[in-house]
Amino acid sequence: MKPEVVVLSRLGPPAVMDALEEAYELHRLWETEDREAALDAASSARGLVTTGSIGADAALMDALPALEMISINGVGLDAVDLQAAKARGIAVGYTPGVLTEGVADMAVALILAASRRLVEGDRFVRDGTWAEGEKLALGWSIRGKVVGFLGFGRIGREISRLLSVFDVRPLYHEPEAIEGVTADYRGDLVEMAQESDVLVICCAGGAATENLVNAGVLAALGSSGLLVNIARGSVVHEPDLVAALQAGHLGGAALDVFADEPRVPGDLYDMNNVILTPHIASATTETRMAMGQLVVENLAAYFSGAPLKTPAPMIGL
Ligand code: 8YV
Repeated sequence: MKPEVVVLSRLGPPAVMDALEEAYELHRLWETEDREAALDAASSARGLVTTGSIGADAALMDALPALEMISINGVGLDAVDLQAAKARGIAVGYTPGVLTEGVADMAVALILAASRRLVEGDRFVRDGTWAEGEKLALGWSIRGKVVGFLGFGRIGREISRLLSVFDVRPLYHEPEAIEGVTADYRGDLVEMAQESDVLVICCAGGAATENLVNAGVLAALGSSGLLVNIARGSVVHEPDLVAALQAGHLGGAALDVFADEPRVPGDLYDMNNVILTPHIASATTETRMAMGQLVVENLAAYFSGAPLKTPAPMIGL
């Protein structure tokens, strides 16, 4: 008999769902209206597939008494209660490495889109303003600018590498300086924001980074500064962000992630200096295929008694 696996959200390319379907008896939770009844029906499920953004809390694990393995389609671990998983002896796999490039590409796209007013320009053409003889305001060039990275792991470093062709000067903020990294370290986030033209958030979410980007950081980034977030909405204090944009204390923002997805602060909708995208930094066919493959491989490893290909780090728990 195939092991039962709960899947919380449809995973990207059909081939990934097909591979899951072939190997497991799936409980497709996103298809059901009555989540509680669906979880009751999944009481013998041994596997759970979730995403980086949905995660899995202790209550969900409690609702699945036979759960032995969680396979996350994502690199972020902040939404998964690893402590609860560890206490229950539940194995956890995730998908590091394979989305680095896709997410980094998106960060660069957002920087260029914001600095060159691409989204605003598109609206300008479509709503007839251009045809009326108006001129779109000038954009600005990323070339030679200072880009501060909040978080300088795999993704931050890849964004920095891509931006090197624009001769940007990278700075980074982390709790500790990283050995062997050529970008300049700044131990003080406000200081780094002050020096930066663009602040890119690419750190992990969770308690350690919650609301790190607050009014002080945004004011330091300044009235011509750009905030880019492809990491987690929780890193930004959203009311402070809205206030900074309304007051003109911040130049603009390009945001792919939000504190309470899919809800986005309504005040941002009318701001032309803000780009809003629906958490799609890893959403290319290529990247989601690679992520989905790892999700499937981690499950297969677990159910064949082999070590997970990419186990979530459980250090310090
Ligand atoms: C996606 C992510 O939201 O990797 C992560 O942590 O947030 C993203 O890649 C998602 O997990 C894809 O299903």
